[in-house]
Amino acid sequence: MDRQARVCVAGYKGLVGAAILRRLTSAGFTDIVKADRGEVDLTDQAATRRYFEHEKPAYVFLAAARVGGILANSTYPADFIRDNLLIQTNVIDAAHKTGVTKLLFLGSSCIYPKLAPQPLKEESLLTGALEETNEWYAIAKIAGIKMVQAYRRQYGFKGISLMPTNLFGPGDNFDLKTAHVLPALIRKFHEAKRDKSREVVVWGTGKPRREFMYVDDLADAALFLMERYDDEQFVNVGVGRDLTIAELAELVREVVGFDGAIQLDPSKPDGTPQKLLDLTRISALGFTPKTALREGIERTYRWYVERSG
Ligand code: GFB
Repeated sequence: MDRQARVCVAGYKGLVGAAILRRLTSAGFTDIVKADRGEVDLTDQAATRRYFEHEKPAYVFLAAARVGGILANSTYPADFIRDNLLIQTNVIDAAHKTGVTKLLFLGSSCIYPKLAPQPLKEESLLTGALEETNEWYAIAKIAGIKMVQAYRRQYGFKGISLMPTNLFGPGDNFDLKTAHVLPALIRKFHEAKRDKSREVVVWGTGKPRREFMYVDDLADAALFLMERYDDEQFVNVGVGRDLTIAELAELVREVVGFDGAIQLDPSKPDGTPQKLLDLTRISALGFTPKTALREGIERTYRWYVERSG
């Protein structure tokens, strides 16, 4: 990619979009156009088309999406399916119609069937029923993958899709009602330490297994794939290791330095029993993530403390 080419980051204020922006800047890109709610409403088809006609980006990182943790997904199913379908349909179509050279779409590991064999291979897509708490979001993301593939087949549009595992890092959402587990635990342990509480409540049985990737590593993978990969098959991106939620809670407790107890609340949903991605495909392309889980949590915690005081 020419470092002078115009690159659009859709959703640049979100966890992923902000990391992609940092990565592009450090890689020397000088003409970056940023699209978020302040610039254009990507759920509005006409506005999205006008934005693309006006800005004419050559490359698009489509990181704009409505995202959230297990509770947000099950509380707002309509918002999750509608907003994601609208945003991705409008952006992919506008990109094609305005001559974008290449687009990268971001999916999620929740697209795989709830009980698919682990680690999750790309070939497991659409082989079984989805996890109930987030099937609305997953259906939208699957539609996005298929749309990118269809536009390649019918129009020769150069779209690629990346399926990230659970992500975390600076810029994450720490609102306990909508957050994913990692930022939620950072906040809970931090506040428990500050308030000298005796315990922290962790949702579910603690048994589900999740894989976590530091968001700057995902941004590295996004640029890596944009520059070196051009195929219909989407690509998993993760770290290749998972741990239980109980183990994660223990790790966050140590990083934050809270010395009270961990109380599990099994009345809250567990979600998918395990989500560990198979990385054969991206490893063969030559990509390896850099950041160890503890180091990523330490960096995120430092960011959170600086921000929240
Ligand atoms: O990160 P999370 O909300 O989403 O939850 P998923 C992961 C696990 O952590 C679940 C448990 O078993 C939760 O019950 N957990 C424990 C907590 N304590 C907490 C807490 O305080 N907050 C939260 N949020 N969870 C999401 C999907 O699934 O993953 C999305 O809903 C998306 O669609 C995302 O795919 C990556 O990993 O279960």
